[in-house]
Amino acid sequence: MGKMTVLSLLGLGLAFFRDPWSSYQTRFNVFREVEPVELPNCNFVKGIEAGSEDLEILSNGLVFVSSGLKYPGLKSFEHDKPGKILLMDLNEEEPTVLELRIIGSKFDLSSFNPHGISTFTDEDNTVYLLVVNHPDFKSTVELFKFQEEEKSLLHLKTIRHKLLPNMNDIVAVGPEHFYATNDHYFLDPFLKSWELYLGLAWSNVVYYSPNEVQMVADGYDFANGINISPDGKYVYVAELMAHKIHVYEKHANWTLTPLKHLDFNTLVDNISVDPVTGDLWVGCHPNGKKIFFYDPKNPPPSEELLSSDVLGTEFRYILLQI
Ligand SMILES: *[C@@H]1O[C@H](CO)[C@@H](O)[C@H](O)[C@H]1NC(C)=O
Ligand SMILES: *[C@@H]1O[C@H](CO)[C@@H](O)[C@H](O)[C@H]1NC(C)=O
Ligand SMILES: [Ca+2]
Ligand SMILES: [Ca+2]
Repeated sequence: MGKMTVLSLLGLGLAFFRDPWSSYQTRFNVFREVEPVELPNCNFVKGIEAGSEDLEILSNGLVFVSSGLKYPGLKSFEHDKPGKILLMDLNEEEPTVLELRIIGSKFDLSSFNPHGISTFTDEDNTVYLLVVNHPDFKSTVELFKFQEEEKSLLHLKTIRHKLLPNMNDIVAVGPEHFYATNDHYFLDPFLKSWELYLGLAWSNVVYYSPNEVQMVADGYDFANGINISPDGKYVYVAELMAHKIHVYEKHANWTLTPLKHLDFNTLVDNISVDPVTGDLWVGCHPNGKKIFFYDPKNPPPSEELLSSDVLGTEFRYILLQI
């Protein structure tokens, strides 16, 4: 890329954003400090030391965890090993994790770099696991069939599309049908970092199906976690750098209409939805600077939000843990 382009971009940024430095501080929430708290009902689960990027809980208590993400600008804990999908059973007294074997001749295990995940269970109870993958920092969705007896994932296909350049998370609405967030607009790593620094808010949400792909929402300052209400009527999108969760009404033609947004004082990431109450559980980063500028002596904190009555007027949230 030419230097002129860089300079024009920088100029553009400075012209549009009166004070990029102070907006950067707000967006990264750089001043938020949190004190560690005692977590009496929490147990450390061994075997996920390379990080758990996303998780998905099935109604029978089985849990899929994607682990070992390598993402530009973020600390990687196992940079010389491929990522993996782990399985846990919450029905066990002290759940342990087991790495799922991946089967399928066309799948390249050595470049597996799993990010957001989602599941879809069809009428005959087949469980499909959809995984955002970044082989060589590209973006694909890998479609697997879960084989519970064999504790394995059968690779069925790889999905790529030009509207899915920078996927972060997905929510499946069919075996090969999903909404995905793109967390950046640009593909080039250098332009990506400017996009993030300046807060261009050009990231988006795309609906994908084998016959139809369309962008359904955009203008996010880093679209991150995405999920759907238990009745399938509402879609939730976490906008990381704006500290917001957007609520959309989903239509039969898969388009989304914005209903409202919820504001928080933390960088919102992955969203889980309680299948019974519809409450949102949100994994968050109180201080974004500590995430993007990792310091082992002062590691980034994280926290969990529980938001209830998201659709109604009694919306409230509590910070569960720090
Ligand atoms: C949510 O995402 C963040 C980073 O994107 C990760 O650090 C965290 O472990 C994730 N949490 C879960 C429960 O998936
Ligand atoms: C999709 O459905 C909604 C609600 O019925 C409607 O308002 C919108 O115009 C439709 N969009 C397209 C592209 O068909
Ligand atoms: Ca997910
Ligand atoms: Ca995420």
